[in-house]
Amino acid sequence: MKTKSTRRWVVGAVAAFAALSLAACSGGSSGSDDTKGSGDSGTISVGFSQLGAESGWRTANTESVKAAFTKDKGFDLTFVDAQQKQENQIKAIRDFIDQGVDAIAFSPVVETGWDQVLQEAKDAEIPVVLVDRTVKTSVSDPYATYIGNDFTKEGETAVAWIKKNAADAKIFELQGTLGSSAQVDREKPVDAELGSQIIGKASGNFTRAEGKAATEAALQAYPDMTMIVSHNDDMALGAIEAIEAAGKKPGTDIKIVSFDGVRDGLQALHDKKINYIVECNPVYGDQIADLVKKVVGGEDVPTRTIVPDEAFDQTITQETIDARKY
Ligand code: GYE
Repeated sequence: MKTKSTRRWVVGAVAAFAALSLAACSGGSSGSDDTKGSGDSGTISVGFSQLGAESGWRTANTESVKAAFTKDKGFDLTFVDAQQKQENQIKAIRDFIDQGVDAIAFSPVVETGWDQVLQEAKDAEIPVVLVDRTVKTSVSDPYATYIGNDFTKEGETAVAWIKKNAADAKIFELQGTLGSSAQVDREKPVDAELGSQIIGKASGNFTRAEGKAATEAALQAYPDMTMIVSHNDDMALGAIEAIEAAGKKPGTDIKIVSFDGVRDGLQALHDKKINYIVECNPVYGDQIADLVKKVVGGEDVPTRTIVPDEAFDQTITQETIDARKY
C-alpha cells in the first residue's frame, strides 16, 4: 500500500498548499477545505460500477450497496448501472479514474476483457475492490481484494441434491450470461458430475424474459427433458411460465433446480414449482464498504472474502419466505 499512501501524501500536500494559497489570497477567511476525492475531509469517494439490474438478486445487491455507502457512513458514492454491457462498465471505470476517486468497486459482467482498464486504474494508483464476479486478467496485482459468493460451491450443492433426489434426470441447463464467472463456475461441477445427463444448454442471460424464451425453444428441441438447472431464480420463473404455457407441470413433469433464493423464487419453491434452490446471498454492502475503508486506509485485507450461502428445498416455510427482505 506504499504507492497509495504516496499518492495520498501528494494529493494531501497539494490540497494543503492550495488551501494555504487560498487563505493567503483571501486574508485567511476561508474555513472549510472539502477536497473531494482526497479523503482529507474524512469522506471516501467511491465509484461503483454495477453490472446491471437484470435480476432480483442484482436489485437487492444494489440496494445493499447504496445503503452501505451513504454520506452518514463517510462515503461519497458515484453509482453507475452498466445495463449488462461491458463497454459501459469500462467507460464508467475510466470516468472514475478521471474523477480521481479514492477507490473503485465493480461487479464485472464477464470474466475477460478488463486488462487495459485495470492497468489504467493501477497506473492511477486507485485501488479496485472486485465485487460479486471474478475476472481473468494478465495484469499483475490487478485489484486490492475480492468479495462475493462461492459459485463453484453453489454448483456442487446443486449437484449433490440432484444426485440424491433425481439421479436419472435428463437435464436442460439454463445458463446465465455466457462468460460470467457466475455462469462458468456454477456450470463446472454440473458438467463434471452430470455431463452425460445434460441433453441441452442455452443462455437466458440471467433475465426472466430471456429465460422464458430459451425454455420455450428448449421444450421444442428437447421434448424428453425432465429437469431444468437454471443459473438463477429469474430465469427459473421465466421457465415456469413457458412450461405451464406448454401444458406441463413445473416441479413435477419438469423439475427445476435454481440459484439465488429471492422471495419470488422461494415462493415458487413453496408452491412446488421449483424443487431446490441454492442460495446466493446478495446482502453484503456493509462488508464491501468495510473493505473499501480498509483498503483506502492502507490496512491489510484478505485477498478473498466469501459470503456464506444456504440452500432450500420444498420444506421451506411461509414464515421464512415472508421474512425475506428481497
Ligand atoms: O445469481 C444472478 C445475477 O453474479 C451472483 O447475477 C450474481 C448473479 C445472480 O444476475 O441472479
